[in-house]
Amino acid sequence: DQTATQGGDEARWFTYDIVAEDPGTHARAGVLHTPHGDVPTPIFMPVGTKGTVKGLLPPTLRELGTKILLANTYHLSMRPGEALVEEMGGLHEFMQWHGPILTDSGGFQVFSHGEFTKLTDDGVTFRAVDYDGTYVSWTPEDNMRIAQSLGADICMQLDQCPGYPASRSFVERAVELSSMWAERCYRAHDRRDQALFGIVQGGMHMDLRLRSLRHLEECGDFPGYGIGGYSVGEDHQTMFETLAPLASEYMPREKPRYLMGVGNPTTLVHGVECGIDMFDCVLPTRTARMGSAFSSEGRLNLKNARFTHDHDPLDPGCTCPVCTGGYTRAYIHHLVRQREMAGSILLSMHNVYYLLDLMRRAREAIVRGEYASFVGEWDSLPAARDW
Ligand code: PRF
Ligand code: ZN
Repeated sequence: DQTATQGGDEARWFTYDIVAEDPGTHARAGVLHTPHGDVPTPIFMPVGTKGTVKGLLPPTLRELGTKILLANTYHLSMRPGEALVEEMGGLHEFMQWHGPILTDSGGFQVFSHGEFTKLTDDGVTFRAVDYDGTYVSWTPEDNMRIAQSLGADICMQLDQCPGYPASRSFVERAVELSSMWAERCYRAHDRRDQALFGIVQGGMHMDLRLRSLRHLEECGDFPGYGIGGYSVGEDHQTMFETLAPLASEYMPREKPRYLMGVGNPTTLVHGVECGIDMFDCVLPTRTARMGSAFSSEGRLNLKNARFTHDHDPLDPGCTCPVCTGGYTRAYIHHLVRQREMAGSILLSMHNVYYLLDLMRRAREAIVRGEYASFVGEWDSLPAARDW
């Protein structure tokens, strides 16, 4: 049951195989083939925005079972600059991660952090307030040139992600711009060993989502699709009202589907249920640095005094190197209270593993044809209500 994408008679760098489809849900298990290795799906992708997953070096990421990392075109173009990364042999070589990498376009960062000043058909101008405050202008072609210099296995089109709530006309305009930019990114992208994904926008409006998807399908044969514009302030139910039909009924079966910037465990479990294949989020590493751990009991704040004398691992059911390595909640509580780096590192390891393992177990359930009961079991956990 194989479907190749991105045709052409030369070696196919990027293909996606569906391995199993769950009979009771829309979930599927697959394999993404990339120039730097295979990625089993569904998959969680840890985020290394600036060319490092905060607190976790590549050997540790490998040990945790990471199959693909995310990095960010906007951040890396600001510092150290794509020319330097290219001069140093590309992003894989520069950061010494030799597995697959996906770079997000930075469109999202521009709209969420940037003080953006101008938005035209031709691109976006913004002030890089995270850095030196200089004005940066990008056309879709500029964005593709940067992504190609960085050399990730997958790159994303430049898009506009509206917040929530937003007026329908604002979202409609974002869909128009994103469609136009998709076409220009598609034409400008010519690196054969890199896949370019389009991004579906459209906010919480079903017709705009479908319009966005149709534009992308008309524009060319994208080897995969991002789904942007969710997890921007709406609640779980509002999100799934349009996400579930979009993913399960309208998006092409044979292409990977990537729900962008979503990392809470419950959304992952339900996303997979409607046919999402890929996820990324800073949540596991960010909450770790704030002193919190994912667990089957829900979110644990290790700063809490109730852990002072606790002999248990972070999550007794967890098989990560931290939980099986003898580190107690009492010890991690101490490290977090003292603001020791080891506290953030141990929690980051556990949290990243937690999401990787959740998707690994989801995949096994899909292959067994039992994903519906996997979802049922998850929803009955105390953790399901916490996220
Ligand atoms: N677009 C891009 N990156 C993103 C998003 C988006 O809409 C989101 C929204 N959750 C996260 N990251 N390019
Ligand atoms: Zn653990």
